Amino acid sequence: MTHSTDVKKLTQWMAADFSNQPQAIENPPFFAHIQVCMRPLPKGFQSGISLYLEQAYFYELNRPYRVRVLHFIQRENDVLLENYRVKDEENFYGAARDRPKLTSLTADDLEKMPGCDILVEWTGTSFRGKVEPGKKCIVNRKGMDTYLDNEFIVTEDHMTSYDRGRNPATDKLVWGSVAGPFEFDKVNRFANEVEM
Ligand code: CYC
Repeated sequence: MTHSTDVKKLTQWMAADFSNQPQAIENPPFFAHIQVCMRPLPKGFQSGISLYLEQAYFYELNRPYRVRVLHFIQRENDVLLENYRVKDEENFYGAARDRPKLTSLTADDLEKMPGCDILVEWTGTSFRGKVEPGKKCIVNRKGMDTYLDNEFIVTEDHMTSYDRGRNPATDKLVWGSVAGPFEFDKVNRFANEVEM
């Protein structure tokens, strides 16, 4: 990645409301119908560009089960994506689709998730993200520690996402899709809200 505009292109492509509805209709036992909405935070929120993320079942969009802030940092050969939890996240539920509600969010509300930085590279036709190596991004599921094994691909119109949790000792799959990646299309776009 050589152009300083790439972090802008990446965030413009990711700033959208994504749905996997076709996949959920085709393969209901394996894929729940979910939406992932990533909304640009105002310029100056953190250095560079940040997106507020809500991940929810389609039937309860205003009660997301994962809320994060993604902070994008342009580096010489790639983009570093820091992953943050939001304290008292219930206060912000719904803000991904209600931008005025996002203005009360500040950097003090964030808690960085150690080991969960993601490295994003330009492949020539898409962006590909993967968690930093070393099994350091620990996700506790039902009392058991797992490490994140993920990959996502973003193009202008589509996002493919493959998040799984594995047992640190055996590498066995503990959570995540056994039927392949989630395939998301855009149902709304917020590219014009990305400022840098
Ligand atoms: C976990 N997903 C995670 C974690 C990271 C990412 C860092 C571990 C720490 C955390 O809970 O935040 C990161 N995954 C990403 C990023 C993208 C991605 C940056 C690109 C937007 O796909 N996560 C998604 C998918 C969806 C998903 C759209 C379906 C595959 O963004 C699922 N990710 C998912 C789940 C967890 C997770 C269910 C575990 C959360 C938990 O059980 O606490």
